[in-house]
Amino acid sequence: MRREDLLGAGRGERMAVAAFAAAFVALLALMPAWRADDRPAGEAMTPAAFAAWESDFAARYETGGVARPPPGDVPVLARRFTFVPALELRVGQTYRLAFSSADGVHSAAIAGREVLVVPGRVTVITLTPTRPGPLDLRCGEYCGLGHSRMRGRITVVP
Ligand SMILES: [Cu+2]
Repeated sequence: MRREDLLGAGRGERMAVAAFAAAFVALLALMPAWRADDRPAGEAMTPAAFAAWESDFAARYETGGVARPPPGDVPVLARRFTFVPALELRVGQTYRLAFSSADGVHSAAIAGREVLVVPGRVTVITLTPTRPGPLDLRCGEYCGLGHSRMRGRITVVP
């Protein structure tokens, strides 16, 4: 009797371990999907490093207060109550808008998508503009008295 109990417990334990292992493998298999979707959502970068990236970037691509970056990574700094730099993007080019915050929790809502934007983290929205004109970028996370005015300036040109 006692021996059977032990065997039963052992079987239960093995099943629990097997279930755990299966769940672990299933989660592991899903990881590439998460990464593909979110990457590099929440990738760590200090506020100082991000601010330095943004200002180097603006210095390189900005003329007349508007940055005209090539396709690829574009740092966009959110701070009360604006997004910098102002951008001019081209139709058909793919940009990875990399958002981070200088001063608290914001969000970036653009082209029907929205991501949380917080200090110390970089969250990317990949975007390929399809038509010329202004592209609406706004903060969707209440961040203070100027929140409702918090917009980015993005223009898409042919
Ligand atoms: Cu806000």
